[in-house]
Amino acid sequence: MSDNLKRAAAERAASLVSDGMRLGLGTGSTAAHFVAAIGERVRGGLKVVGVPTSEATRAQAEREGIPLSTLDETPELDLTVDGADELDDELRLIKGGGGAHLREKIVASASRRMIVIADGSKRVAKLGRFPLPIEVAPFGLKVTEIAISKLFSSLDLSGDLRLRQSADGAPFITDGGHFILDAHLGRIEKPNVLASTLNYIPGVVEHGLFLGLATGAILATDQGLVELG
Ligand code: ABF
Repeated sequence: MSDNLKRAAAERAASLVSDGMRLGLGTGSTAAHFVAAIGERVRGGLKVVGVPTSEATRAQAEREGIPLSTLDETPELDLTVDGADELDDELRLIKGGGGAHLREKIVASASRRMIVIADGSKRVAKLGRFPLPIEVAPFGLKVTEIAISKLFSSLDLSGDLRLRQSADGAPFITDGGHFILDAHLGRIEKPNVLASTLNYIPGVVEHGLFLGLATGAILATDQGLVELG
């Protein structure tokens, strides 16, 4: 059922795409439906170019026959369509459950519009139930962890920081060659303060709070599509 909802949101987003658009292609199971829908339209004659947000999405888009570019060749995009792990009514997001949020954020920031596609269960009153992914440099991991924990204390946030692991028990490695610390905070009262202060910690490469980036959302629920923004 949830997969049908994801597909419904993705197909609605794909219907907003027109000839000539430069697209950011998101990552995750919902974005994969969008990439598939765009692939089908490309094979039917749609002319677009896509910038993938992960190696997994690049591989899928290549299989689909979507013409691809890079941000260096195409630094301004018309529309990015991507999934999310949580979103609130102000279109603030937590992303990075799939470990791709560094590229996802760079691509979203290069786009005039970013539309989030998700099933309705991702909508929350307050961000933070989903653990916040923080991508960090492997070098000096302990020092970065201590600095993040101190920051949390100073902001009255409590919760574990856990190094993300792959299925084989080794640290999960992102496309950029970094580790991910997942911060189990429960709720984030002031996402703006947390987002800006995290960015000051040396060793933090990028965190999964996306603030002021999404311009719209398409949420699929059992009652139908809900569009925000
Ligand atoms: C990407 O995929 C991520 O930023 C987010 O972590 C995840 C959402 O995945 P799914 O669509 O599979 O729930 O968008």
